[in-house]
Amino acid sequence: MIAWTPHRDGERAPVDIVVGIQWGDEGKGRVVDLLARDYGIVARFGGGDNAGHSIEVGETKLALHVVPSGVLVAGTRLFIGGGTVGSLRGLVDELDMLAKLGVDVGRISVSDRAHVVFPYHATLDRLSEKQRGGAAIGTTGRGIGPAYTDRVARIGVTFGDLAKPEAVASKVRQALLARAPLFVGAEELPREEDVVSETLALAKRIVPHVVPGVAWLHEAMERGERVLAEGAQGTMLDVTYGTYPFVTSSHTVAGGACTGLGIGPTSIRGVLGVAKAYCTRVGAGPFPSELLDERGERLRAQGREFGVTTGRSRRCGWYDAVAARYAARLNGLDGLVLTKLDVLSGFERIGIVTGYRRADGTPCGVEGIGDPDLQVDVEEHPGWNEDLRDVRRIAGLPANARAFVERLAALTGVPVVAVSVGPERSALAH
Ligand code: 2SA
Ligand code: MG
Repeated sequence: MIAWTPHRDGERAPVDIVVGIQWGDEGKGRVVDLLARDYGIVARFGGGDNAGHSIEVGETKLALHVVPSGVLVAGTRLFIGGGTVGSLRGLVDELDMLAKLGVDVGRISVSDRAHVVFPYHATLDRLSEKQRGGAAIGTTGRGIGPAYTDRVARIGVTFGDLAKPEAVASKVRQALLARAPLFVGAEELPREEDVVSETLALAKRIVPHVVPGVAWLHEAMERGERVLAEGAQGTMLDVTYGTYPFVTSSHTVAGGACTGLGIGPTSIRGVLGVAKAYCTRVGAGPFPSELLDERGERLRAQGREFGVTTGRSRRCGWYDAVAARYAARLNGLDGLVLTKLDVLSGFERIGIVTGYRRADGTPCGVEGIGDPDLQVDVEEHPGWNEDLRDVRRIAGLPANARAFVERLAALTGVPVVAVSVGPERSALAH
């Protein structure tokens, strides 16, 4: 059970938001899957198939990239909002995979305002990473950055366009013309006819799912349906507030749910953050609490920390309370779900980063992230050896584990409303 008390009452505010407060992979998919039965709609508000949400239900293990995580909950409708970008191939493959599992994919709708990620965006993503050389971001290579770039440059193609073949043809022509200079060094230039014909072929499968997103969502809310907005990636990867430029290209913070779904702030009831009891990051960029020793290795092995989308191994470190406090502010968190506490079992001492310092010893906040000489203050806590898998109440955790959770909550400034203690859906203490 996950129960938390948001500031606002739900009567006129039908939307709750779930966001990751670290660098992604906090376990949002599982939290959304658990909460979904209380909502009519689960909605993705940003990102694209860079995301990798893994959920396990019984024997079924799913890796979702575009479709929201509530898809395995019967009856819940899934909405892919206007703030997202999506590859048509990726979406069709995911629909096929779900249909094969017996899931009713008629429940999945995509906003007409979402933008299409073309294969040439992925080519540009890889070229741009190559050009950056040593400063490469370590993107997922899915073309997310270039697709959002085209959206802002006003040369993107929306899902709403897909029903109009002439619009697709002329917009693709325009985009390729504008982007031609960027393909220097590409092995092959995308051919307009190929892009258009492939797009139109896939569009036949997608168009039945495309809806006028704003009307669709608001009419559902007016009928009394509640909406769970599912974030992708994490707060520290937000395009404005994250560890720029080592970020993704969308708004991953709770505020992104407003623009990404087309709703006003007054529609939002509560914001639930999700964090691991330690910290991981995949890709390049600053990571103050990173452990480059055998403790990091051990977290990776025990936590099975490998990317769901790319298979890359994730960098691991201690819980970073400085970044977490920053995230609590940015998202306006009402509660926190702490995941993977069980992974820490067996560590003799467990750290929490409580402060940052410049090379000369002066304390600093997140503005210091990126300083190559940044030092961190680590508070060490005694570990525990017990297996946590069967614990169902936070009060029933071994004393050291409970003290650790309480300290995390106090340092983050947000109540911990649930703690995951094992990979199964039910392995949750509250
Ligand atoms: P991009 O592809 O332009 O969004 O990459 C920019 C940065 O954002 C990071 N990023 C992610 N970080 C964690 N998890 C993500 N999803 C997958 C997963 C990642 C994977 O669930 O494991 O499989 O590798 C995700 N998506 C983007 C990325 O690493 C760059 O630092
Ligand atoms: Mg992930």
